[in-house]
Amino acid sequence: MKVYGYPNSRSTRITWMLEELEKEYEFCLVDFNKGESQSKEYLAINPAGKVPAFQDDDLLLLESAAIVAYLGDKSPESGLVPTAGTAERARYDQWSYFAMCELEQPLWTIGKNKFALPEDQRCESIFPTAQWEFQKALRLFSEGLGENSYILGDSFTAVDILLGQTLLWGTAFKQPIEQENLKEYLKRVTSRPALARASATEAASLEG
Ligand SMILES: N[C@@H](CCC(=O)N[C@@H](CS)C(=O)NCC(=O)O)C(=O)O
Repeated sequence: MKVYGYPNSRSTRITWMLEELEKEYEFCLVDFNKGESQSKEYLAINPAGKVPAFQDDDLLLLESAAIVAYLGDKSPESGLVPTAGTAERARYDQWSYFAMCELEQPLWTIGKNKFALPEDQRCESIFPTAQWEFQKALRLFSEGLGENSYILGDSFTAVDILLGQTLLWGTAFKQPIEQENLKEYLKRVTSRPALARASATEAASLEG
């Protein structure tokens, strides 16, 4: 299996998941600083020029949440992604879409308008609205988590990777997280050894 990515980006969701599953994989650095995401070779893999992209034999997959779900479905014994058709899976999907559509989007609006978009496309006046939307999503997330350790209950699942990595981004983007249960959740989820291993593998790719 191959993961095309860049350290501390959405590709970390895939390397983290693979480390949770204790699977072997190759991390292929797509170096944004060298323009590699826009190279002819990489655009043939992902026409959007984004990471992650994921290769498993003949299957080429894009979209981080879909890749994480695929990996969990392939390893049902891990319990990291609940079985399709169950109430548990429906709740998994609900929070997965929440992570992608509600929690991540305002943060990414901030990121895009701070550094990712071409300079002449950036719009600073969007920041207050995006920050307000992110805070609203945090309130919903906090209510959904309640007193549970993880979003689906007592057990860690792959949707905690999507939510946890996005929260981590929130702190990197200096967005306040006021809710005590989310602060504890962030510590709990990001202290997992699998994330440390994934981050080390990604960081090593920049050195070599
Ligand atoms: N919805 C996609 C988003 C992928 C994405 O936007 N990746 C960012 C890095 S975290 C990227 O490659 N951005 C480069 C660009 O926008 O040109 C996913 O979840 O995989």
